[in-house]
Amino acid sequence: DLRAVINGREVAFREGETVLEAARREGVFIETLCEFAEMGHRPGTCRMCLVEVTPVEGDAFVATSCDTVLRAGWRVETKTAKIRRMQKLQLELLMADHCQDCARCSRHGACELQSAGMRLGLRAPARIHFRPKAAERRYDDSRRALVFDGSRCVRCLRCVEACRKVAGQSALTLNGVGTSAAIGFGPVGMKWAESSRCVACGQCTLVCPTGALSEKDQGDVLLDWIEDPAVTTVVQTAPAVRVQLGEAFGLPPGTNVEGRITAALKALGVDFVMDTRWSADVTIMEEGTEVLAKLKADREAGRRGTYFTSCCPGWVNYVELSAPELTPNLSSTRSPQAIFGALSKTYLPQKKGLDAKAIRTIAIMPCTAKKEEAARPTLVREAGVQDTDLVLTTREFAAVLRRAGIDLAQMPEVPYDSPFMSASSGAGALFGATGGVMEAAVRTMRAVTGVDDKTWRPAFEAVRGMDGIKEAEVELPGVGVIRIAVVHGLANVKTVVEAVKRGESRWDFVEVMACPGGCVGGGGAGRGQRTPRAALPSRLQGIWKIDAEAPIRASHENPDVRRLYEDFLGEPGSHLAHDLLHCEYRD
Ligand code: HC1
Ligand code: SF4
Repeated sequence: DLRAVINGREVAFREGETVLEAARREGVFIETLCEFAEMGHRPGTCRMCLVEVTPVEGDAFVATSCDTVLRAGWRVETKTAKIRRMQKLQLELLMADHCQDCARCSRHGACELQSAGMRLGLRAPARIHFRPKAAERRYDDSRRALVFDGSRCVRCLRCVEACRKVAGQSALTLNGVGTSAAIGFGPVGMKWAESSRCVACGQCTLVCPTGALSEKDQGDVLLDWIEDPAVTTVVQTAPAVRVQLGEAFGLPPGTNVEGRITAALKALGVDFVMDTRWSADVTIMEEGTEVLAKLKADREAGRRGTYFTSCCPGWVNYVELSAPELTPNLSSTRSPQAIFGALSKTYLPQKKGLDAKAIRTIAIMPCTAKKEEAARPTLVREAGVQDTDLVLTTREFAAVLRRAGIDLAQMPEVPYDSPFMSASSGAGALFGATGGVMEAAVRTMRAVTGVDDKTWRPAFEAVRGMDGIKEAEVELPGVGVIRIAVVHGLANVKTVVEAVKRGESRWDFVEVMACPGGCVGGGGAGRGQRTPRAALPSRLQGIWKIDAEAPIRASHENPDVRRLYEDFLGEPGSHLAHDLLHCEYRD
């Protein structure tokens, strides 16, 4: 039985536990900055988590609690005058070499450095005897989706760790040493947009303690378009956003705020508010048809092809950059965002008698990579005009609402605007959760191959949950038993990709979402203080509840999707459907 004393109180601890871990478990707060428990990240670079230790034998010493293993009999003090002064001095040094223009920062008001400064009582300017280098650190806005502001970077290395552990890409690097050390995107001087590894998933922005890494803020573009009487604004809201956005307004994670989002958008003055779940149902009609045809052809020819979903742009970027051999295995069906974009410029104006040229389509997404997806050359109809004109992340949208003085929590629940592009199924909602695209696809694939299973639960407990790779077998009459896999968190995809490359794949159909938990864990979600993962289980439950309570559970049963095919597209895979709802990828 291991025992030590923290702040005068005896505590039991486990072999190998750090001082910080034991203190946290006992409810003792220790100031930290670079450490990030969810990733097991404790580089010890910020020197904030200092404690005074009196060991059983030998002299007392000061240690960083995040990487010091607690020993039996130690007496640990966390709040002595010496510790408080050392922490304050350390924070002053960090602040002195940090851009102090907080008012212009994306993290203003929710910054971990700012919060530490408040707690430690920083007031007067620091007396420093070194030349700050913050202003010399690079500002890189070369990517469409993301911005790096080196002058706000505290070199905690959390982003480097997230890129390595969550995205598995190691696109972010630490270049240089000492006070010249800075985050880079590969070799010194390489611009972010030139990176051959970054997939724009934005997981780095979720862990950055300051405003050094953030999405490119485009909230004002939406407000400008709303104000312009010549513009018709059409907004689509992604499946995951409705279970994320409430958090920014004090509601518990997983609260379904879809009706309040619609009310808020109407209050802003948006013309049409519609649901990406509707176009997710359309994606299933196309992708289900496409993949079924491929699987049938493969079975008849006695070969096995492994087909991948393609609605996650982080994953598509990964294939193009790191596994181009797999490009033909990606479903050609566009993502729900892109399908909505295309139909909002064709089907919608036809139905509503609108001028297509006046329409600006805005997607509210949990995702930074969707900003780059919208700009793909294959998703641009006419020169310079994107099908989806603007993508705002969940946190940009929260900022837009705050700018307009709207408290989402107080809004009434309002239904979507235009029923014929908004009715949706539970399957469409599932897209926001890991395993959901697969579950939605298999519901429809089973139904069209003749299985009458209204429980919608064929083998699917297996693809829910947080395992990095999940597998199941599904019976499809006329095709046989197919083996499916669901991968989330791009770092987990390498096993599957390598197996397919070696010709040893045992899977027929694979869903890949770059972010942990799927889109509910997207890189565009709100940034709480150091626990982006903590909200995931509740957000997933929120999505599954929406599905469980939906009157329509499968995409092919959505009457507005049927109407789309009857009135406009003909049938899944038709010539027009191909033109508007499919695309090619680079290899
Ligand atoms: Fe997603 Fe999708 S589920 S990719 O995560 O296929 O972003 O939510 O909108 O397009 O529907 C994101 C979410 C989203 C698309 C859908
Ligand atoms: Fe974007 Fe969702 Fe893919 Fe993450 S999992 S990169 S949020 S589409």
